[in-house]
Amino acid sequence: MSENPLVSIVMGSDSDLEIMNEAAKALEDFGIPYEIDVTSAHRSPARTGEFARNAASRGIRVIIAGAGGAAHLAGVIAAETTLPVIGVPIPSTPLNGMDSLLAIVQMPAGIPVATTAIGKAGATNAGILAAQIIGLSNAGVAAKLQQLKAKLAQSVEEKSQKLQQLRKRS
Ligand code: RP5
Repeated sequence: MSENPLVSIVMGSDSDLEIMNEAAKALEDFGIPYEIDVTSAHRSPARTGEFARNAASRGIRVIIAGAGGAAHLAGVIAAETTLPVIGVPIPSTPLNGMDSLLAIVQMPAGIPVATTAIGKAGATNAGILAAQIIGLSNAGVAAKLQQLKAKLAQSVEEKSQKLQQLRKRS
């Protein structure tokens, strides 16, 4: 947690934390200060509305919202702020996140939510996407994003070489 967070990570329940921690880890890799908390669209609508209305004036630049099931958290927050909102579908019900995905992605025209993949990969990408938004006006973060691209490309080179060596031996 940081004193002047630029990104706010919120989730519908503490049971979402294991997945949403992946967004936090990504932000830490970019050195971006963030806050993380629980607030629920259904169980604490007043708290959620207050959070959404106050986020921009507290200096928050991007909101990442993870929720499962009838996942309305990201959409309800997007309804109350002009900050970019990224939604992460959590696979917390017998429908394995398909319910959360559809609930988050199918926003009506006028209230956008950038929706990621279901689960940990989606939470990681939410952190990276938030960094890309911050990186538009932060050269240090933009440089780290370039380094990530180079690292990913290098990892594919290594996998390719390993595969070719295995094929030669067999
Ligand atoms: C959603 O309901 C939460 O985001 C969570 O994914 C799911 C289950 O919450 P708990 O019953 O574990 O608190 O609102």
